[in-house]
Formats: sequence, C-alpha cells, structure tokens
Amino acid sequence: MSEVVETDWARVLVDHGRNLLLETEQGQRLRAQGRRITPPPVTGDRVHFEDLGGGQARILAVLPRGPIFRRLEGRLNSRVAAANVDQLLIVFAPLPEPEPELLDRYLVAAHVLGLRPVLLMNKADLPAAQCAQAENVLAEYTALGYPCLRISGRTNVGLDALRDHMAGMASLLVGQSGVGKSALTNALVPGALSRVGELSEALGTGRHTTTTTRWHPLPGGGALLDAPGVRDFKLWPLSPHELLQGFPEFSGLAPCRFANCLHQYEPDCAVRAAREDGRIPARRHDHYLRLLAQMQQTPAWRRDN
Ligand SMILES: Nc1nc2c(ncn2[C@@H]2O[C@H](COP(=O)(O)OP(=O)(O)OP(=O)(O)O)[C@@H](O)[C@H]2O)c(=O)[nH]1
Ligand SMILES: [Mg+2]
Ligand SMILES: [Zn+2]
Repeated sequence: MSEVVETDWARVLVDHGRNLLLETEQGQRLRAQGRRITPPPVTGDRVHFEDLGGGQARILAVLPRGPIFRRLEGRLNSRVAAANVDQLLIVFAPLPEPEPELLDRYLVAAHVLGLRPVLLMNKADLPAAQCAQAENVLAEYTALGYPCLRISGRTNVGLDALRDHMAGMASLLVGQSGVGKSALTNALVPGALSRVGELSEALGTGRHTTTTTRWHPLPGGGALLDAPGVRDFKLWPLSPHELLQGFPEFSGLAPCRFANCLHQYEPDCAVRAAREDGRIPARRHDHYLRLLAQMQQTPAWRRDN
C-alpha cells in the first residue's frame, strides 16, 4: 500500500521548462520534474503530488485548470504561459514609449481567454512633460470603458486602488520589457525580491532577471504573477467572432445591414459610419482591420468559418 495522500495539492510557483518549484497548502517548498505529465504543468497550476522527502516531490496529475494565459509559439500554435489566472494587468509607462497596438492585442487576448483586463500606466512619478504620450494612451482606453489606473511602483502612487482591484484575484502582469513589472511586484508583495532570489537558488539557475512567470501568493488571498517582458505579443489564430470580442466598442451601435458584417467593405456598416464621425477611434478600427486580414490568411481561420 502506498502512503500517498492524493487529496494533497501544491501550487506551481515557477516552471523552468521541466524543473518546477511547488508550494504546498502548508507553505512547504518542493522541487519536482514536469516530465511525462500531460498537460505539462505551468506556473499557477495546481498539482497532485507525492512527497519524496529531501525537498523533492513527484507530480501525479495536474488538477483541472481555470482560465489560462497563452501566447503564440511559432506561426500557428500557442503555448499556455500561466494557469488559473483571473485578471490581466496590462502595464505600460511613459518609458519605454507606449505601443497602443501591443495593448490592443493584450486586450483581445484577455477578452478571448475570459480574463478581466486592467490597464496600468506605471511610472506616473516621472515629470508631466515626459508623461504626455502615456496620458493620451490612458485617456483613449478610459474612454473605451476599461478600468485604467495611474500608478508608480517607485513612489507607491495609486497602489491602494490597485490593491482593491487585486483583492482575492490571481493577477498576471504583462507588458513591454522595462515598464516596471518586477519593481511593481516588489512594491506590492512583501519579500517578493528575496523570494525570487530564493526560487532561482532553489532551482540552481542563479538567475535573478525575469525570464519565467512567477506566482507570488498575496497575504490576504489571491496572487500576483510577474511575467517576462516582451518585445512583441502576437495573437494566435482567432475567428472573426473572437477577434471582435476584443473590440467591444464595435457592438452596441446601430446594427449593420448584414448581421455577420466584419466591418471591412460591407455596405451600410455601422462601425465604419461610427469611425467616420469619430465615435470610434480610427486607430482602433485600422488595427482591427489589419488583425482581421492576418487571421484571414491563416488555415485556422478558414476552419473556424
Ligand atoms: N521612474 C520610475 N521608474 C521605474 C518604476 N518602476 C520601475 N522603474 C525602472 O524601470 C526599469 C525597469 O524595471 P523592471 O521592474 O525591471 O521592469 P520589467 O517590466 O520587470 O522588465 P522585464 O522583466 O524585462 O519585463 C528599472 O530601471 C526600474 O528602476 C517607477 O514606478 N518609476
Ligand atoms: Mg521583470
Ligand atoms: Zn459592420
């Protein structure tokens, strides 16, 4: 008879490829290998495990997942980057220069994956003259109805409001490299920095930069996940229906002549009419059209339709 208590589960705090660091419900840290487990466990997963002693564990199974975050790998495939995420904290800053199209794509992903999006303009401590462009970006998304906060991980501006948004939720920080996600994590999670060092040491990599997504449990419940920054975030193949979920301002207008209108060249299109008279930002419609054209070129798009 095995002594395994299969009702025990542990959280994957970080996955370095196949090397995982787990935290049990009692707060014990264990190392494990993710080999031969399907699906491969990722940061945020809950796993059944067997304690092998000496700080080692064997993973028996991955528990059913809640919402996930994924990213494109190669041209058509996507990879799960984190599991059991509730909320996407999409970070931008005056520096590096904000890229609204990157923010648009994160928003599409959030809608399609069922994650609540919140936009964070970080580094609000910088002089107003440097913040003008970021303020415009903030105003555009605020007008679209998204929750948007002006914060600073350095001076703690806006962090109480952000904590209210994070309470009890698993929130994943995403955004360009250098917008301040890790500094923000350290400002929000007591001891996160030392814990990051500890994780790297435990896994023997000696790395201290953000190269993998890490799960930081929050004292009052929930978690903050610090993800590696990106130069670009590409969407995996989506159907037009999915893509349109990322542009909620296109619905709620008068109906287009055709119920399945894709707001490209169709006659009597309410979205193009709204764009013409400025009710919809031309930048957003242009970006939608480009994403739609990309999706229409992929085999998956044809299959979905
Ligand atoms: N002025 C100001 N600078 C900040 C703030 N937060 C971070 N920085 C600076 O921005 C730079 C990048 O910060 P990180 O926290 O490493 O950025 P990151 O988003 O984690 O970057 P990646 O891990 O590469 O994705 C550092 O030089 C920080 O000192 C802030 O609130 N205000
Ligand atoms: Mg970082
Ligand atoms: Zn239309």
